[in-house]
Amino acid sequence: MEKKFKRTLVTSALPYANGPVHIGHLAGVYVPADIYVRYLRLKGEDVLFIGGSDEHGVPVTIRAKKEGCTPQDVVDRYHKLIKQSFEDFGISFDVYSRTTSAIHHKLASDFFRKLYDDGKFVEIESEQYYDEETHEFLTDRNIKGECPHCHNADAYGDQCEKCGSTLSPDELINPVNAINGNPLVKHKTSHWYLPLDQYQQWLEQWILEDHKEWRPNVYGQCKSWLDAGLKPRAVTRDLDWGIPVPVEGAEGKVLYVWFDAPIGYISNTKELCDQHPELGSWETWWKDPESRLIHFIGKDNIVFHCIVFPSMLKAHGDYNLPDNVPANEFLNLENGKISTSRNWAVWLNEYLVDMPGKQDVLRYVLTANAPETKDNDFTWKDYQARNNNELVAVYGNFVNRALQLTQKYYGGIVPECGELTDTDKATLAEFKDVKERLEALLDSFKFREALKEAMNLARIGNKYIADEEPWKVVKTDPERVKTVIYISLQLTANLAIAFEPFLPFSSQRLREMICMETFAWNELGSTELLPAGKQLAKPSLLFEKIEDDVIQAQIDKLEATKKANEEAGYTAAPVKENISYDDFSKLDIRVGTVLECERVPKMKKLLQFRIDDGLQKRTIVSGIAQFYEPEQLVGKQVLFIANLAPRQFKNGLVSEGMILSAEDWDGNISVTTIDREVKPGSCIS
Ligand code: B3M
Ligand code: ZN
Repeated sequence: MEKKFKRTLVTSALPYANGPVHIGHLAGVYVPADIYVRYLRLKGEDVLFIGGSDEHGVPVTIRAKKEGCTPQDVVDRYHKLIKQSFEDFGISFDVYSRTTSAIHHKLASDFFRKLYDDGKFVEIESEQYYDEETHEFLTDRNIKGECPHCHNADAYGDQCEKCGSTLSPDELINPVNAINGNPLVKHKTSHWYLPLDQYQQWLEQWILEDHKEWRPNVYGQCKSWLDAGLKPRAVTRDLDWGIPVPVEGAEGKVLYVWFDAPIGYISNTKELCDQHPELGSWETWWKDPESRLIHFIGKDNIVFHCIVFPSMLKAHGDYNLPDNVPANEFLNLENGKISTSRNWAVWLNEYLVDMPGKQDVLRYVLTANAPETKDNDFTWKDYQARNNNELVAVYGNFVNRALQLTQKYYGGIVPECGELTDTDKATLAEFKDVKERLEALLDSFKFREALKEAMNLARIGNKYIADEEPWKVVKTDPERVKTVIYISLQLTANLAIAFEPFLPFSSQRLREMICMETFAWNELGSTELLPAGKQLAKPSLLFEKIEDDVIQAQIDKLEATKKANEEAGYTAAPVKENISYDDFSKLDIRVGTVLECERVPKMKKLLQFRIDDGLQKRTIVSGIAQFYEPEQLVGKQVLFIANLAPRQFKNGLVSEGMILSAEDWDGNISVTTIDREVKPGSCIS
């Protein structure tokens, strides 16, 4: 049975305050969260929208070192910038605070202390990498080395950004200090761990049984974590930036950023409610079983929000657990991975300088193209096409026609509605149905489809006015035109409501043009939003066509970035350390003929090959599905490593070797083939 809730607490991931925010952030987390919150508010529901900056963690310290300033300087600068960007894009937080706030330090510290006092942690002594020159323990992010899976030379101690594997520093080949390149030695240190293994069973029930409705990508990731078996996770670090561990003898240790950051959601709620008693106590929002908690995040944060944070809340007791965690996949930019270090991004602050007043255009494009079920690509051409062909040609065009004709024929006064024809009735009926469809989609976090429905309303309106041709009929049957305009105006008012969650700036402007005072979701579908006799304001264009040169300027900007990267030497990965001939000869590289090639269900990056290796047939799995259609590769002769230990994938599939392919700096992949046909099994030397 569906649980009834009285209020909804919506959180969105706290961005690291170590750089500005870009379109990937907006598309992945903040726009969807804002759509949802605006929708609930419009429905008159009790909702709070919590945001804030994540100001601890190693990336901040890395940036500070690079820039020769303090971590506090870094977060002060970026917190301000990020907060401003969100405001500029209409992300309607009820609070946007920060994890360096005193309230947060106290709450996070108390949270840790309670778990500590209740014996919820285990203390484990371990050997950690230490830089003897700088006298510091290095956190996972501060360690770099070669990825054991894809051999990217610049993998971090917690993750390889190239192949996406989660790593621990011990798995890295040749780990060094990421900042100064110093070699590392192991020293003993002790830390507190949250024994996630003890929560395994409970999590299996809570997620795998009780939350089957979660998005497949979220559920699937949780399932593979749980299937792999949870291990204790350290919640403290040897670092001098963060919240001190509130335990005697723990000097020099701070709470792990992923321990304190989600508590930031609680602290920021507290900060808000303390300042606004009319909202109720923060504890009601977090602890009353009738309060619902929803986390909006990106896919790289799933484990922390679905497994770690819920376990912390459970360990603490009293707190509600998230009811849903609608995580998005990633957004790419012009076919490349968005990257802060390579400046491959559209930064929100820069966008607004280049495209003033076009917040809604970006919100529209990012939602229409939202990476809800798979990674998606943002291109400037698509941005232009969606603006010109959808916002301008459909929504804007309809509204403009309705309003201009009202001005022209009736001096801007809503005319009387006469008798309805069948077309009128059918058009209005279509509008009525949309409310339910929109609700079903928004309630299940399908914002992309919901936006399509809203756009569909505009299409219906556009078609209606185009078919009725009031500008022609006015000459023969002026009474009829009154009805057509009346209906068009009601549809216009409906559009202002339907689009408000998605395009709040445009809805606001439209409301001003039609002098619409009441404004509630429940009025959607109404045919009496603008009564006859009402005087409307002077209309202006809701959207404007974007010309080619404007788009070209953006494309040129990215081209310049590409060029700058190349000039900076970012054209190819650095050459690895020399190896002996013996090392090389251990590799058994051969030619194989591809007999079959197919996609692997549910693993969108993978292709599964059946290869004739001269001796037998073998299966090899390769992560190149985004670059090839399987049939393109059948019959090709490829190079593969024949003696690589078999590797099992999460779904049980075993890869017996590795097909060699080339990857350039931009991430384009090309399979290596040979110049002239040879027998399968031929050795490479
Ligand atoms: N700052 C990671 C990120 O921006 C992290 C999210 C914290 S949410 C509690 O991807
Ligand atoms: Zn890797």
